[in-house]
Amino acid sequence: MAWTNEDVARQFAEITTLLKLSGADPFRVRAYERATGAVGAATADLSTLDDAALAALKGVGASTARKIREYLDTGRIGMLDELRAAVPPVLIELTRIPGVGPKTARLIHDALGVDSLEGLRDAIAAERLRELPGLGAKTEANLREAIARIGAKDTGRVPMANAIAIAEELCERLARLRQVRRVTYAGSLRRMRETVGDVDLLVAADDPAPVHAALRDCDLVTRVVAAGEAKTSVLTRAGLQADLRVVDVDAYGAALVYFTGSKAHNVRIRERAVRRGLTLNEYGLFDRASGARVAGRTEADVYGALGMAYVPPPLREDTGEVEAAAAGTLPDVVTLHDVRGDLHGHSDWSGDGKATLEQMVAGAAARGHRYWAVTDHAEDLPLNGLSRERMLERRAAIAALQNRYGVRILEGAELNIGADGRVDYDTDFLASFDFCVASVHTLMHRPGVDQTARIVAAMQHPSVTAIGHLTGRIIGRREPYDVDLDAILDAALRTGTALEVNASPRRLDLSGEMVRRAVDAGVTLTISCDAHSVGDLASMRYGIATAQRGWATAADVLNCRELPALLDFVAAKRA
Ligand code: DGT
Ligand code: CA
Ligand code: CA
Ligand code: ZN
Repeated sequence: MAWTNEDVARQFAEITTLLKLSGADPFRVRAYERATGAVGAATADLSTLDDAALAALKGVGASTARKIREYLDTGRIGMLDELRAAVPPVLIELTRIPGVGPKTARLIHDALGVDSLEGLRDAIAAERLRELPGLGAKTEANLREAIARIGAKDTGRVPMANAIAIAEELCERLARLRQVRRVTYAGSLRRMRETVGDVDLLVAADDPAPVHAALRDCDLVTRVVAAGEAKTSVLTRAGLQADLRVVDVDAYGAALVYFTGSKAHNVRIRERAVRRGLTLNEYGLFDRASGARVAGRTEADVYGALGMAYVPPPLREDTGEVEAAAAGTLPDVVTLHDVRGDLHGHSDWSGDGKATLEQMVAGAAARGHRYWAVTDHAEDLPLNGLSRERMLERRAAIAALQNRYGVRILEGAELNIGADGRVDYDTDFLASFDFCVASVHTLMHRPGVDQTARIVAAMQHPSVTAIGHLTGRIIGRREPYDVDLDAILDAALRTGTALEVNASPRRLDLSGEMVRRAVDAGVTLTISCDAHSVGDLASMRYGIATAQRGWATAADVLNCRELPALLDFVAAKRA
């Protein structure tokens, strides 16, 4: 099915459901139900049809034809937006439970006052459903099970860190095929969101069939979910779904824009296309009057022809980037090329590091870093912390390596922020380090005010140059603890302390959203890998993507500065 058709069919299906939920006239409901089927069955691509041809589709009436036209022209259907606003979201949630139709959903909502899945769970536990007309103890039991299954599915999003390796492996396999000209992952993974629902693979090839076949037969694939001409969906060994689309090389850029998303970004740029007399879809950007393709081969061509600056994928979330790219005010966001060094990393001097100091330094040099801070854990950390004596031994080891790899080793430490904000060692000893990052490693469940207060207290210390992984979150495993970001940003400015964007894909802490607030406030950032192995040094790109999501430029990032400027920043706080 053409992608536009798929979009329209999905929207009509949603309209049908919402009409039912709002108790609309059955004839009207029926009209949209029929139109959904008609669009799904249509062989022609709707975006190529004129009004007469649309209305001539069997099952499409005058009113539904107008809605299709509206969608083709504006990228949205006003009626759907209104329905979405009018129908309580819980009704939609309820209809997602197998066995609950619109009628039952309304009954549960209206008669029992259930306004969330949680509420439904409670009502079931209190055996209140069986009192309702048409429902009974059996239905109650079925729903209890169905809800439990939904809960499991909701956590089906996987941390980006768990998806990227399999995505890259699949890309590599596909790239080996003779027919394949270009291959990449798109979707939320390319936007480097912290969790992803699935992997979207996009290939440009002269002949799609062998590419689809190769994915189906790939040994990383455990099950083929759907095999069509335009799209193959598979489950990978990791349990993650991967969708493959194969397009013509002339449409690759347009398809890449489309399948990178986000949906909200796509809607916004499609509106812009319409206003300029153009049509944007996954095949290209077309002149509406002549039908000629204006752009499609590269993403840069597509954005250029829309009169916009190129928008890096992590920014494509409809948070103002479209307007800014059109006005020429999109910031020149930081890239991997801007990075001069890494300010948080570990060696096997502290027990949790997996490589020797020399291996880590060689790894940093191989990445072209001018400096690398070895911030092994300080003494207050149980098990892995280094005593003052051990730190002095390490100092000698650093000196012995200092001129060997062409990368300046910064003698550093990762300090522990104590319950009251105090940090390890004493002030004089701390002043002898080149660079200290301080992080919370204990007492993570304290109330937000206390957590904020102890971090702010640590920021007052002259030798604490940066705060590491501010919220302590581990994506998909540990929730961020509660901090008052405004108060932290305030303190960062006042004390001249930088905030870290921890680039480990398990953390990404600050988050992109927090970065944006830090950048707006004028706070200096660091982007650091917190590497515990040589391989971890490659995580810088995830930190860069997270900083891009927050619209950070190289000027906002301490480790994009040359060594003297970095040392000036450290010294300025100590002075
Ligand atoms: P995910 O997989 O939930 O982490 O998020 P995405 O953004 O990867 O979403 P996905 O996999 O459903 O679709 C990939 C991209 O395809 C999405 O970012 C934009 C585009 N796309 C998907 N469905 C639609 C749609 O209904 N309308 C439009 N305009 N674009 C869509
Ligand atoms: Ca996706
Ligand atoms: Ca997908
Ligand atoms: Zn660390």
